[in-house]
Amino acid sequence: RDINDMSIWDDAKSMLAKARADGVETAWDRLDQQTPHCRFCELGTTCRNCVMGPCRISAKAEHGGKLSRGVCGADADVIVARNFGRFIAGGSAGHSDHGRDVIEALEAVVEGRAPGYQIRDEAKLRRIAAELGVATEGRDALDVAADVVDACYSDFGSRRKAVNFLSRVPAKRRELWEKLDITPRGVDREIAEMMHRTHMGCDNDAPNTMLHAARCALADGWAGSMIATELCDVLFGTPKPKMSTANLGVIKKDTVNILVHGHNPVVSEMILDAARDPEMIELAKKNGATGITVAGLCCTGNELLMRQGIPMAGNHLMTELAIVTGAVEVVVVDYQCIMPSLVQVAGCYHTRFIDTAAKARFTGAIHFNFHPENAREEARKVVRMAVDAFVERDPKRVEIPAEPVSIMTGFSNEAILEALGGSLDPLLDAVKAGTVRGFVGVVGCNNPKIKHDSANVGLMKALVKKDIMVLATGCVTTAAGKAGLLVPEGASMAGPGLQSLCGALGIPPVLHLGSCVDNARILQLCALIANALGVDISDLPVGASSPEWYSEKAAAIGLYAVASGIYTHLGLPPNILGSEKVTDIALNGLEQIVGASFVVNDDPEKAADLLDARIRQKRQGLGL
Ligand code: BF8
Ligand code: SF4
Repeated sequence: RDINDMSIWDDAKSMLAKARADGVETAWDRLDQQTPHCRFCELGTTCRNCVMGPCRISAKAEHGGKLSRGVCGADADVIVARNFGRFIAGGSAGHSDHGRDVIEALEAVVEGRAPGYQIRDEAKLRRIAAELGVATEGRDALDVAADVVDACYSDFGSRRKAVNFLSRVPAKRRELWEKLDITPRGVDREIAEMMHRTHMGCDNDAPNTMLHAARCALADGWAGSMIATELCDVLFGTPKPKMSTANLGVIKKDTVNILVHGHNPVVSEMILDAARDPEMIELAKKNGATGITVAGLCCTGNELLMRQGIPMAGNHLMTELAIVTGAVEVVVVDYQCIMPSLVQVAGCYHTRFIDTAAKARFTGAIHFNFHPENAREEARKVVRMAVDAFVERDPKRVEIPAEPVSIMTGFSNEAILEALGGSLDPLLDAVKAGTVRGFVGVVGCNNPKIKHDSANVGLMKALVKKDIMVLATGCVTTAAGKAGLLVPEGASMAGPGLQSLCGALGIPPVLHLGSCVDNARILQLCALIANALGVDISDLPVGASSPEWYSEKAAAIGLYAVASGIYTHLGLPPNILGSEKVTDIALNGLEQIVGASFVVNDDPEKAADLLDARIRQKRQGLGL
């Protein structure tokens, strides 16, 4: 494959060329080896749920119509819906188990077992406590936190009533979910029920399975992810606008370089803390470096970027390429979206690959068993290892392909409200006046099937030109940053209305709201706007998109967005096309049921037109 067809970025292309020269295999190489993919799997019509099978469905003439049912009698609709349901359960589990780990960290703080951690935003703790029905008056922060911990844990188990943060959902939406019987109860309950329903001989009605998939995703969005976001703000501080930098140029030739990769800041915050210790910096200088750089990859990078302003080295498809610079001493990971290939790539250089979670081990990695009790000490060992590795760096193999670009970050909902002077009104007025026509959350990943960041950037540019403000999270963030869309000057790429609003407020046309669990911030913002206008979320001039998504988690996000009433574009379809019924529910039927549906289109310009048309229709509905 021609390197020019693989990514839109010069830093990526330089490193792809270096990877070839250094004999390093990348995700693009492996995609070529895997193509063509198994057609049955692509269509979603394989089932491995029991050992009467595995079965595959093809009603095509060449099979004499004989492969239309599995051994148990399940047809394509049932099999596709079951596979999709399990896919959603996987994604919901990822976000939500991350959320649970944050509760455990806060619990350890409450019990005095977590020396590295503290409550950094007590005001937010008290606000959340009030929402959860926890008494705050005259109580010590740790007492309040203890009850918040209990309330959050209670969202995970076998509860029969709705998850706590449903209090944030507009009343109309709650009533709809009640009527459809998809009100999310315990996070673990919905995930377990999804696994149960998809066992052989349970839920054999595709639409019914799809509805539970929606419920499972809602438990992710309004509980698992939301808890992760809110409690991380309590532990590490609620993000405020700040400047930082992005691209591979943030990896410095003369510093010890540590890349944090994964999702949960419970680990990466401690790494950053240790790397900022003057004693460590002194050791780095003794080894010939000028200091220590901690740079981010993927979502844990987004977490530290939002709160601490660390630079971003890259997104999902840049993770291998960052190591190819030859200037990375340590990659330290927690979990999710970490390509196991990174162990091999690290092995081609002097880079130490360190895993930290008992639930996410990598063969060939150096393991540090992080938990709240020992995280501070373990983090110091990791940083020490990076400092020691610096002397092994081979300067002849180092190539840093770019100068970093500036980005603005830190737009939590609290920060957005503060920028607006404490009330949503100025924003609502801008929407009413048509200065900003609407909002689209552009979120998610990279996928080597799509030219790296071409769709992410193409869509964002097309949207802002139409005076649609973009809210970015996850791996889209770095793409937006590299494209110049995360600085106030980026407003020059926007339409006249959005340009004037950005100018007045000194903000970029694309606001960075955080990591993928932070899509919960977008849910909450939509709910706040809907409540302020006295309408449902599905009435708002908003949309969502994941142009280059790849993961189970991204599918769960898409489904909770749709089930919350947000029209959602995907750049490529999930593996459901083998069932007309399931495909039709996703693309059309959901509109009738939950007031929003998916739309799939691989052309970012067309996707922008579709989102624009939706926003126009919703504006008309609101009489704007
Ligand atoms: O949770 S955007 S590639 S890193 S799945 Fe993964 Fe996708 Fe990146 Fe964050 Ni989200
Ligand atoms: Fe085949 Fe049915 Fe078993 Fe699936 S559950 S593998 S379709 S027999």
